[in-house]
Amino acid sequence: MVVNITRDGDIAVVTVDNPPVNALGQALRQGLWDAVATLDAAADVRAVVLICAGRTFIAGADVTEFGKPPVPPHLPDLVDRIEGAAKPWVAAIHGSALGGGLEVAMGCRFRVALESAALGLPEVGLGIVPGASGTVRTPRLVGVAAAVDLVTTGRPVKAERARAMGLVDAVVTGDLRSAAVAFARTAREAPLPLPVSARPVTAPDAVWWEDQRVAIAARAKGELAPLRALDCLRVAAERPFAEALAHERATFLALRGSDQAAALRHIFFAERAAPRPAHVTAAPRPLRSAVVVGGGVRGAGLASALRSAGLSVVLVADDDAAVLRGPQTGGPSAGAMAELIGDADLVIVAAEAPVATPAVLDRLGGMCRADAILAVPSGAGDPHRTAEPVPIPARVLGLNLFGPTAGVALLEIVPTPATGPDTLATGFALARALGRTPVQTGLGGGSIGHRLRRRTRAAAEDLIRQGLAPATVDAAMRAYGFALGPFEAWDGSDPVHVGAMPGQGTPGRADLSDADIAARLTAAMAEEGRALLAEGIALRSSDIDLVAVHGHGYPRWRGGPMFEAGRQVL
Ligand code: 3H9
Repeated sequence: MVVNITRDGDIAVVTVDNPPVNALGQALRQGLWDAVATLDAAADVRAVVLICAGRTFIAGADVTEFGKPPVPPHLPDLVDRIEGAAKPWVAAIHGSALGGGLEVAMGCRFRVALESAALGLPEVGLGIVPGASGTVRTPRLVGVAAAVDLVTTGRPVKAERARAMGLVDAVVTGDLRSAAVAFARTAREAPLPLPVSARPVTAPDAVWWEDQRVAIAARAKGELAPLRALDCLRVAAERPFAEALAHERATFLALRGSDQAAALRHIFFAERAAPRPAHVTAAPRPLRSAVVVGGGVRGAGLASALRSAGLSVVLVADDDAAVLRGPQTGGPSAGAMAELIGDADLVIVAAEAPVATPAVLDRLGGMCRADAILAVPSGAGDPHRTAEPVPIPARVLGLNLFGPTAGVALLEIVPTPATGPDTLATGFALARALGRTPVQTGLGGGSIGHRLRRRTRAAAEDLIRQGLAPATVDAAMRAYGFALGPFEAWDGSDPVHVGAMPGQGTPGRADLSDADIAARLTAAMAEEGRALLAEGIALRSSDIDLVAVHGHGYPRWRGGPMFEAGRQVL
């Protein structure tokens, strides 16, 4: 049963149990619909607590239903029904109340949240707007400015902030169920507040809306949903509730079928599938301590991310790591270094050449405990060759850290032919602990990231040879939605083969439009992607899209080169 009803005296407790994240699939919507009828009819029930089993409150609509026709009961109707119930409902929130989950909570008369809970309307991240009154009830609950922030950024807020803005009525600690039942009992002693749909809303003037539009358009860079969400919020602030609800629903349904929403769903599921690939079945090794060797700012960023993940971490500066190349004056002795390294479950070499030479890695490998894992950079070179001289090859893993700072999302995992299954599994566990999306590069050598970059760069240089200026190519790619153009993004690590000097494009080929330029370069990326798959270097085409989106600034709302190429074939 996805919905269970129990009693605590005159308070009914409705428990939702729909693993993994209590998404609002049809069975759950129906279960809640029926619960309202059952409890309305129960004369001795004075209030209802809505709580969830498992790791989270309702995390939203069931995204897997988005490709299919909507089946009743529809979510907006369910939210109305809960709001119109004869007894007041109290949402008891732990984990995340997201999207449709928060909309259901706003249909309740009260919201109580655990201190650790988060609440948000992340729909724009899926290319849609909230579709069950999120744009209409939120401004009535927290005011227009806070609603615009929540809905158009999609960023969740923690419980305490939610209380300060009026999104929840109380933040509690300890046992959520008893706290919510106690809250419901007390709330029944006082007159009930108005249902959210009946609360007044103060509409800002036209200038305010225009300022919002300009700011959001600048952030959105071609993404449709945030601006459409702003339109919905304006209608919600200026028009009656029912009219705004109808406008929101029409916008939601139109966007749900859009290319952007399909692309964003593709990335959503690719990101969730990436951390636990089917072929990685071994148990990961426990990771409690790590040494990060060198890497300057990148190494320091990685060390701090590992610390946040709960490991005890020692960072060895590049200068101190020089002792690995041979005796040095100053800095730690080789003996001290060996002791440090010998203590760690995980040794990550963040340094690149000249620190991370094969000889250095060999020495480092000799210092590692027999059961420790040594992660070496795949860099722009060949990680397999780099890893070969190390004494315990099964414990060596290539890790390609795309700008290893807290804000960067990708970790490329590059097993060598000798990497053991538990070492590989530990690489994925490490990515999960760091909150990064892992992508495995297969046994063929190289790296998805570097191959894509080199190919894009080569295709861009081709355009320069045909007479276009680098700035024109960069601007076209930014217009397409890329964070940076290929020449702006180039960090100097790959050879350049431009025939004409940058900026000296010969006139006559300026007939290529921005769209033509983007089509050429994204097609080149897709072609390289197909080659990577054929060579077994990339294991799944969605991995290539993840690398393009997270490593190369490919617009997320376009879904990546493989997704786009697939759509063209259809
Ligand atoms: C919406 O609500 C629209 C409404 O306004 C209007 C409707 C009319 N649906 O992330 P995890 C799966 S739009 C289906 O690893 P965590 C996920 O694929 C929705 N499945 O867990 C994975 O499956 P598997 C707005 C979903 O603990 C498993 O759950 N809501 C959904 O790291 C575990 O996921 C969102 O955008 C879903 N909505 O994080 C919330 N969500 O085990 C999106 C997850 O088979 N979800 N799955 O690989 C999240 O942000 C995180 O999942 C959450 C938990 C923070 C909840």
